[in-house]
Amino acid sequence: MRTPIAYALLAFAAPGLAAPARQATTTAPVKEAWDKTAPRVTGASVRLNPVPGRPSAGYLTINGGGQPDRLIGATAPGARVEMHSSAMAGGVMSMARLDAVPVPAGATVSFAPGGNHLMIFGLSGTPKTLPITLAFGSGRKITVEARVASAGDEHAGH
Ligand SMILES: [Cu+2]
Repeated sequence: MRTPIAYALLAFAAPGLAAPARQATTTAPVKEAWDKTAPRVTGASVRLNPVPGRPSAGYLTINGGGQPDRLIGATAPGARVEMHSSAMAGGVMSMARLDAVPVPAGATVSFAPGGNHLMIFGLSGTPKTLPITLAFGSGRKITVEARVASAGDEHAGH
């Protein structure tokens, strides 16, 4: 029996997703190097939906760079990619579309089953890998080659 999925298309969702900002606790003058370290993206994978025509889920981990940034979009060739959050409420799994996901400096931002994820629509065939390009508010773009897991491993999609 499939759990009904409530699609909540919110313009801007889940403020709780933002990692708490680090507060400066010292008044001493701090000379910080202007750290331009880029965010890193690892562990990208796509879990194909076993049901044809249904969206697949994408997962990855972003390690924030030296400056705070925001993930503002994701794209993949031949597919449409959305950023979603998911949450259990009253026994029902619901998803909300995210316009942006904060990536604080040095923080780990996970897209993982049960939480934030990429929703990949219109993916055809069963490619072994899928290049996913992440766009950041800073203008930076990072493309990662996501490993595609076939349907049947665990819970594909939703
Ligand atoms: Cu979703």
